[in-house]
Amino acid sequence: MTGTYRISPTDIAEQNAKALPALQEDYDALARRLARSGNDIETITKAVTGFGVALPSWGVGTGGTRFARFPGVGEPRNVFDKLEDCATIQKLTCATPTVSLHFPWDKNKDVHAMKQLGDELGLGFDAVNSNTFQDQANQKLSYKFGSLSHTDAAVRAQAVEHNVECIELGKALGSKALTVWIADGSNFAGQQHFARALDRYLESMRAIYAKLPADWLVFIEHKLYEPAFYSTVIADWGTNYWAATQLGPQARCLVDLGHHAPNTNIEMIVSRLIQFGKLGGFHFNDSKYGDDDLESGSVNPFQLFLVFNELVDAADRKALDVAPAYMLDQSHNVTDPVESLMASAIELQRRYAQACLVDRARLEQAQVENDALMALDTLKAAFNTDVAPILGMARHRANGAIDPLGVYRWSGYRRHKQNERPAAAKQSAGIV
Ligand code: RM4
Ligand code: MN
Ligand code: MN
Repeated sequence: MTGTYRISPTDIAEQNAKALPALQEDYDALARRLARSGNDIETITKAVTGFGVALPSWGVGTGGTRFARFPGVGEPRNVFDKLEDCATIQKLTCATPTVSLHFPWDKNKDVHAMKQLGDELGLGFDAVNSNTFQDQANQKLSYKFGSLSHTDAAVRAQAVEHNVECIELGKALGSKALTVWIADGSNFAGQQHFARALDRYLESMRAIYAKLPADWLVFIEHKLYEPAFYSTVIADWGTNYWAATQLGPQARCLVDLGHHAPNTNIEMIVSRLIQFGKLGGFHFNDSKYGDDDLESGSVNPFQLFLVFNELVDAADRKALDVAPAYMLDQSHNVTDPVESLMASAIELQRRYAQACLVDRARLEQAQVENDALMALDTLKAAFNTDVAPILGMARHRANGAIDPLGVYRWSGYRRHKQNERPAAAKQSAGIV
């Protein structure tokens, strides 16, 4: 069963009372500064308050690499514990109102109990994720050589069926989207016929698409390599866009920031997908070398800002027909996952707030006049603005913590969970 310790609203209010005078001072000073450049701080604060990113259920457990996993203390043992941790993150940050579940990792016989706990904790359910990149105990056929694009029709059918089951689970939870990431690909030149594999993938996806409720979307996630090292079936945004287009209006492209070659211009991919009406959502994380799944904005905060710059620009131009789904997809190997996820959600809010500050008229003028330096300066002026007081005030007004990390550590939450959740004996490598 789940543990009982929860950080109380009184705890948060008491800690906030100590931090409020300094925050108010900083907020007022920033308000005056922004007013000088024609920005109303309240408009930005309101925008930040409306911003939410989904937590990955798989992110609250300690991650690992293929070499080792070093379990943290008080780790969640099941989906109910995971929801408790997610609710703690939401309570403190007020930036993560939903959770994205991953099946069968989060599979529990009593899906209604999951929904009930979500309701009790005030958590909604974002896209459900299918998993055909691992074999489960008692699974009939293996995904060793692929799933939705497998050469064997029976394996493809099994993978389709799993995705359909995910839709059913999602329906019971109130989700409105399915995210499909496949590990299908090849390790050696010649191993796989590129075109035939993609054809088989599309055929499988058509079967899944046919089962989507009318108000659902399916998000296709591309990734250039890993675990397949020579080729992957949905390697890049071009293939992703093509597949989503073939499937129809309910299929959209999902951009996982870590799924591109180093130095790829991801913000331009975002712009293209918006222009082509196919942007579905994001898996936010950061990386230095590959699919590192590091904390959002921890390696390249400017890139994250530039992604939000495209999103805010598109929203201003009313170029988005559907709001993209914002989700975190991270693996926390050496930190407390609750702390990492709080920091990441706040980091997204920060870059979003800064993107709202971009002087779009000035930027457009610089672009028209080919004034490259002024264009960059316009972006940098926003990026270099310390919006922390806006974020703190938005949290305070929503009854969250002005200093989420401070309150979290002060509460001893992890210590409480250590007692409530005795460590499981099993130690495994890998992401969960
Ligand atoms: C993959 C991909 C998927 C995620 C798994 C755990 O690399 O990013 O979105 O579900 O990892
Ligand atoms: Mn992902
Ligand atoms: Mn990934």
